[in-house]
Amino acid sequence: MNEKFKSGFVSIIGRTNVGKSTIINALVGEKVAAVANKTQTTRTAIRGVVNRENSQIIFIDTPGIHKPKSKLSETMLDTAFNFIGDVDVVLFVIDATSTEIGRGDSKILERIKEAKRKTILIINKIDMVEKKEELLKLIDLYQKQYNFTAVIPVSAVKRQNVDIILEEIEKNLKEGPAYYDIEEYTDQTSRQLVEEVIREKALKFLDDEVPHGLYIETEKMKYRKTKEKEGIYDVEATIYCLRNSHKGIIIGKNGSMLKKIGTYARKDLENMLGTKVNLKIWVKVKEDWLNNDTIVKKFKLN
Ligand SMILES: Nc1nc2c(ncn2[C@@H]2O[C@H](COP(=O)(O)OP(=O)(O)OP(=O)(O)O)[C@@H](O)[C@H]2O)c(=O)[nH]1
Ligand SMILES: [Mg+2]
Repeated sequence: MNEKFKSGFVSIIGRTNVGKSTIINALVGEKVAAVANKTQTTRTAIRGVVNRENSQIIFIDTPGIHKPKSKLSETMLDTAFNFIGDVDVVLFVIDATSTEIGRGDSKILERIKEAKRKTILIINKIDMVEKKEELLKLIDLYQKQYNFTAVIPVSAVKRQNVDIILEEIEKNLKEGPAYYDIEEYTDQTSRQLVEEVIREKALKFLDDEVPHGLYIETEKMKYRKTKEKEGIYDVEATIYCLRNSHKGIIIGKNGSMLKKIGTYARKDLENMLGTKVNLKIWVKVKEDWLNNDTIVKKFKLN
């Protein structure tokens, strides 16, 4: 007899920069979320879907837990904490190189204890740990805090143990239907994908202060056939930044920085969309948008 089909929602929670978005991308096998070696990369909840023979798992990547400094940050924290409660399984991601439970992780643990959901502890970045005993000590520390459904040490960049996460989740899901079409791997619109990709490149090439003050808006996205009958997307997007000096940095000498961001973003988008992309990016200043309710609303739970 066939096994019954299972499905469920699984959130990925953790401090900023522990590798949550790298994990969702590795699990889904496609880039759904921006990854950067900077804090507060993810700003909204992003869904990624994994279809297996007998199950469908819907992952929700969330903004990292950090100390809030603006209305945008407060909104990000609300989003993250909300997904500790209302899901079937929580993946709590911690950094393998940590040696104690810091403030951010304690706060998350508190919420996990309140929510009493099935929670899997994921210890990421094990490629950075030299001594196995250190890892065992860390596991012990956390296991004293909560009765985790499982503890899985992984390396998301090396894709080590990623399949074990899927198997462990599947074991803990209940019978249920496929909520998403099996061709879909994310619920982000293609406009949101454009924004996420451009922001990822900006985070990659720009220094700390500038990219945190950016948001991207896709102004136009149109598919057409060229004279040679090839498909192409015409995409226009605007990068909003906080100050005129930032605008200068983003554009760069003779436009070189903007060109670099655009070229890398275009290549990613062409891979993701499977067609050619003609990408134009503008840069505009919008002061203090981080505390502007109308703009921050865009990042609220949907
Ligand atoms: N060495 C190592 N680095 C990793 C691993 N997983 C992720 N990283 C790196 O850690 C950094 C942060 O990764 P992200 O996936 O953006 O982290 P995040 O938790 O989503 O961060 P926020 O969105 O800011 O909360 C990036 O530079 C990743 O390449 C891993 O297994 N090993
Ligand atoms: Mg992230």
